[in-house]
Amino acid sequence: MYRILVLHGPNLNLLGTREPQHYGRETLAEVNARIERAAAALGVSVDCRQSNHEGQLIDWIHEARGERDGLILNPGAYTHTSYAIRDAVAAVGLPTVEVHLSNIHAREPFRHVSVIAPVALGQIAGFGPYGTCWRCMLGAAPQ
Ligand code: CA2
Repeated sequence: MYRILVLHGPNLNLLGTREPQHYGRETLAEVNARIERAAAALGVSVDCRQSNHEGQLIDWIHEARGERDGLILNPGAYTHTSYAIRDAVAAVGLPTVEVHLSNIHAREPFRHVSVIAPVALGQIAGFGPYGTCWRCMLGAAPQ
């Protein structure tokens, strides 16, 4: 069974409380429940964690080496600034998908740059909490 680590970065613990126009109305617990349902349907194990601290996120990425098969990462605003998280992702060499709730390319110019993207397999942005759900990306009803 594939073992995936899902990391949510700074301020994502506030989901569902403010800025629904960017981040939707679901709480982080609801987003994690959605991820866990999708993982169960795929026969994949997931471990979802959130931190507001760059060093904590880096420690979890390091610990994933040899313990996980892949990483799904929403680095929050560290996306745009953190060479340290980028180096950690590159160092562990795990296949990593960068995910954003909002379409960072349609927002302020500073959000258009991701320092993580060059070391990720790819990026999913703008599908809100449905970023892990291929049926939703194709326009089907949310699961
Ligand atoms: O769209 C995303 O997922 C982001 O990674 C979210 C980050 C932002 O800095 C990135 O540019 C794009 C911010 C997360 C803040 O989350 C909040 C949730 C509710 C209320 C306030 C902030």
